[in-house]
Amino acid sequence: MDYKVESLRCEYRKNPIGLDVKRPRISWKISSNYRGVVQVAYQIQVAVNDRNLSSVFWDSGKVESDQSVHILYKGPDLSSRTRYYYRVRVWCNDSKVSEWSDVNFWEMGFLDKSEWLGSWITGEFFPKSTNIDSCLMLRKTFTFNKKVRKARLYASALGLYEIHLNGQRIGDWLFTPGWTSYNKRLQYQTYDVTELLNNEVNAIGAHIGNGWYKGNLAFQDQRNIYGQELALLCQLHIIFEDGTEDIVVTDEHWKVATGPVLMSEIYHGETYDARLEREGWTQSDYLDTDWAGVKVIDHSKDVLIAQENMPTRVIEELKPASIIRTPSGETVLDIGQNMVGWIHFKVNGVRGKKITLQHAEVLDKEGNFYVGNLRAAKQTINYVLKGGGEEEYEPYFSFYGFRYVKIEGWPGEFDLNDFTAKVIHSDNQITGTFVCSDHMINQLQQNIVWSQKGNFLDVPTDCPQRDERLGWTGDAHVFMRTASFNMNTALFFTKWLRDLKADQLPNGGVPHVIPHVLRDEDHSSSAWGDAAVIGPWTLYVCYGDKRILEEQYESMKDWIEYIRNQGENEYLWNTGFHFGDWLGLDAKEDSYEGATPKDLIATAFYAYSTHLLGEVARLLNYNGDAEKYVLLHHNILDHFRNEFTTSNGSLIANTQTAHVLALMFDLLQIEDRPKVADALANLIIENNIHLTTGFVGTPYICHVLSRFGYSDLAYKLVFQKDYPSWLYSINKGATTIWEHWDGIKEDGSFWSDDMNSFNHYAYGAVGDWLYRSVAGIDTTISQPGYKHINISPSFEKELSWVKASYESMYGTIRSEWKKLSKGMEISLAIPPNTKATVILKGISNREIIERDDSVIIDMEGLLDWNFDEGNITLQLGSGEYNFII
Ligand code: RAM
Repeated sequence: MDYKVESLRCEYRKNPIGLDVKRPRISWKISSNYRGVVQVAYQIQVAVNDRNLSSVFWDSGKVESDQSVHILYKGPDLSSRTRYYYRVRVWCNDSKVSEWSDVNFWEMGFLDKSEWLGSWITGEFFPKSTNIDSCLMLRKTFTFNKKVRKARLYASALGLYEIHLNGQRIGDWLFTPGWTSYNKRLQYQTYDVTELLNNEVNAIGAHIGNGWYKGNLAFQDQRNIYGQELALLCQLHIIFEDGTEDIVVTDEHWKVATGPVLMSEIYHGETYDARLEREGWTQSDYLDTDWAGVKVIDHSKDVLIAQENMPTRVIEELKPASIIRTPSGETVLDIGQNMVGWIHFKVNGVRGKKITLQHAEVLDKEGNFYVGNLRAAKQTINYVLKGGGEEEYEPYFSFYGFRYVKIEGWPGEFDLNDFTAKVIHSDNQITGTFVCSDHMINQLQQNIVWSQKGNFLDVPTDCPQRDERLGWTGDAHVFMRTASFNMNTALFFTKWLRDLKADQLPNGGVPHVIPHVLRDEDHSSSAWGDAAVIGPWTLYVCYGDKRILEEQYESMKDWIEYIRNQGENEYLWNTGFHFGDWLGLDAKEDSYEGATPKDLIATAFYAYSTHLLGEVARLLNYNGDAEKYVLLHHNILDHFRNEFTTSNGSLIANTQTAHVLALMFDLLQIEDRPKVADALANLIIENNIHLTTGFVGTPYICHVLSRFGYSDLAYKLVFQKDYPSWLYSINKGATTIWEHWDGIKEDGSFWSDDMNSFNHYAYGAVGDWLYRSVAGIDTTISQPGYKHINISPSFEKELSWVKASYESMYGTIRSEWKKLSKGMEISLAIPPNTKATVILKGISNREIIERDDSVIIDMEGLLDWNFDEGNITLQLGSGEYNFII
């Protein structure tokens, strides 16, 4: 057997710098052409600042274990700003040892807040100046004349920052320091700037803007939510060849000015006067005599934490598809894809000429530019040319949700080549692919992915275009599983869940949006607040990450205790404010809240979250709690049944969502479930095989149907093309998921302006069903993170082939099936150090052979099999398999 250890990761990242995790975890993949590879032991070696590992700082020794993800570093305490090189080797089931892996590293940031020597600085004119909409530019020069061995810059801001050294922008990260619950947790970023320093006079310059910190935010048109003053904090450590060190920090010696960015707001766009540019302002020879002084402000450094998630970047560029002249005479660029980011443009014109670019998602019924659904968000660039040749521009601290861009004032002819659409989002690794024989389903999958891109900009937002763009908890947790197929979201959601915990109320209540920027009373709706429990649980299931459960345990428990304390009856939740089955189609006229009783929804989620909490307590060996929450769960179930089912076990609420929740969360007596599933099927059939569900019922409806034997009905629902259905929007030209089933109505008119996003991932949660049911890729909960894989595709008549893959922490899982003129072909990949249970429904043993004609019972990699009730169940070791049926 031959195998290799590769893709080393430390805290999910390849060679991260600036970590502040005191005990990082290491993961790796094993690659092999053999079947049935299982790791039986591993060894990790770590060295300090020594790429060759000639002197080992920590050696795990040979550890007998099949664990290859999240191995805790157990060596001596780590030191700040130090690099640790590491390598791994493994023994597999043939007892041979692999070669050592390539050497990787991680590097620590600050482990102690007292290491921050810099001060928070802002303009001395701030905030009294009338010019406070402008972004600030801060700069300083410094000198040295020794040879640099390495240099690291640590930076953060109150507001958003971009930083430059000697005329060059440092890194390509956008919207730093990211959005967290700033007053409790504020990230800093670490940059390797070794190559950017000159051997004598140097200049550092930072640009800062309002961002989430002090700009317009939330639909109550608030400003200055986190503070009044923009400020910068940075600290540059320069280590010389002779071992000495210089530290350059933000202090009272910096200078400040305003420049060309006269206004920059997340929602509203940017006003940029190129005539006010200060050319060369981040270079050492720039003359800053007219710049003002800075003042040091008092702001906590105790809240600083290292960057926790993957940074936001420009991830792809699109060329606009066309330029349109609308019936009302507007000139509009069509990107061809609803997206999030901005337009980079090149322009040539006279000094002082003003250009306006306004961004929108859709055209109206007549084909005119439409901004009604943006509410107060302006999404507008006002650019004033400096003249004298070609100039280029893209915004700094604002982003737009758009497919169309209306352009006014453009000098001369339009050339599509002058415009590039830049797509920005958190740089989460793409991990999933799903394609099949139906092009509309493929478009649906694409739309889901585009809504994920558009709404994964540092926090999971509901929408990216109107004056909202907030981390709605309900939307985030229903979409999490889908999102985690499409991309690796472990760090993204870990950061966000930490903010959830930070913003949780003292009584355990959970704000509707995280970070919490709404009113004090905006918290704790059922199904939304449950993100506190379902969120960490989902990460545990997808990544086998137990640490997130440990970290969030108190937060989970506080949420359950919050619910328990509501109302008179601790086993029911029938009080308080709830969104209900938001946007359910069975809502009364003029209401957003579906017909399913809110106390039923609330108690259903209460039961489910309590069940999960009991599971988590058991996993973490909190035995007292485990018992307590198992008991609480039983009591809630009893009360749910008393309150919401009839004496013969049917549900009293005749809505699809009520049935979906009761089945999804196992709330009914086992013997009553088939009957209730049948009742759900009937409700759907009576409704002409269409759904009436909203945000709460929709994510689960297909799972429930598939699980209870109505896979054919689930397929039919998903394949519906008329309203209401997933494919209806595709027929209407959607390239992202809509907030409403009928964002654009049959007659081309819009749902009301007040809430009509065309980029809202919540209903995209059906993606999870495509992966888990149609392609059939899932993890076993008892061996989460795909350590044990379940593959159980469902073959229905609507599709002739499916190809899906998922890049797990162990490697690539693949499930592909294809109907042949006679029979079927199935190909699977199971990564090394995992096993899989494969269930092929409706297939008997005599029908299946391996592609090379061998009978499967002799097949290498087959661990066990079972032929039963027309299904084949195979237990497989790792490897690639190709079956013909
Ligand atoms: C809307 C949001 C979000 C939803 C809430 C209840 O404003 O867009 O999607 O969760 O309402």
